[in-house]
Amino acid sequence: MAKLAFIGLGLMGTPMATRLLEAGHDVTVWNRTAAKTKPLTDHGATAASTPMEAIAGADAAITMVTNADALEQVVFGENGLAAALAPGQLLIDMSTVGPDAVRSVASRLPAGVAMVDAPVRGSVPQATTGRLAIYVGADPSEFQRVEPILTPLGTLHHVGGLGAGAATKVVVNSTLGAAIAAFGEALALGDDFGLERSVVLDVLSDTPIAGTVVAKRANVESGTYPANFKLSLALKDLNLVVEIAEQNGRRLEVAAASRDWLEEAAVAGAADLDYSAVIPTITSDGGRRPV
Ligand code: NA7
Repeated sequence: MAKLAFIGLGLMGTPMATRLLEAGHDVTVWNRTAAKTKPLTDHGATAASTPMEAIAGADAAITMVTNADALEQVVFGENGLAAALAPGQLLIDMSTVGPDAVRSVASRLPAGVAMVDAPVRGSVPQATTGRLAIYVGADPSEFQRVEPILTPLGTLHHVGGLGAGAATKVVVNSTLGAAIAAFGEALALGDDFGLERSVVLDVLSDTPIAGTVVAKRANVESGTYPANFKLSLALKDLNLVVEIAEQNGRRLEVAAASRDWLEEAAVAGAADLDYSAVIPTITSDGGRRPV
């Protein structure tokens, strides 16, 4: 079993670090908000007071933080991982930050420290039960090193070299934005036809967006959107998609439209709710243009 530093105990990091502990790894945790380490230390983890302290003597550090800025902070900020990472140690980033950020971090690590990107598909239920899809960007030898470490978290897909995991995750989340926006727009259309909501929800459960409809139906019907995957994070991901498309001179119209819906919902106060909270923004009167 490995000795691990786990950095970032948010909605996803907490169940992931818990599973690594339960699998028998020796886990030292650090989180910016220190109180969030308590559930982990209750499970047998050690709490460190800085990322630098957490990596001491470990085989690898796993980072699971909000975005590229947060990753930069925990790696290169004051008392960050880079200050203590030593040859032979490994940095595994599981956040969704995009391939450019991954390559930028990797290029500035101390000599002899390898980096692997391993972002995940799935939210809190999958993280809790070890059923995440993990997209790994790594050289073959690094993949062999991370495989036994990450297997308790889900199914690993070795999708290419450094940055390929991050790129794959951006591709995956472009569909997530499209599906939730399509769901909201289909409901709005059904409302305008005067169709029963429950009937529309039934029929949408047998369409190409069925997975999203089935997963988020309870939220729509109850009008409550507890976060499994925060809307602010979905917006961050769609912004990454749009930025990358712009860099490549590529027209990704559906991604841009779903980004706009998410942004409007965030401005309306839904940033910390589940990303499916974009639906009321789409279906409300605010989603109409004057006719
Ligand atoms: P959460 O629940 O929003 O958690 C984010 C984590 O990142 C949490 O531990 C934060 O610490 C930490 N964070 C955020 N900014 C910083 C900075 N500047 N420095 C250090 N730590 C920071 O997100 P999820 O767990 O749902 O998702 C994590 C990633 O997976 C994300 O990339 C998703 O898109 C996919 P805090 O507790 O706020 O002090």
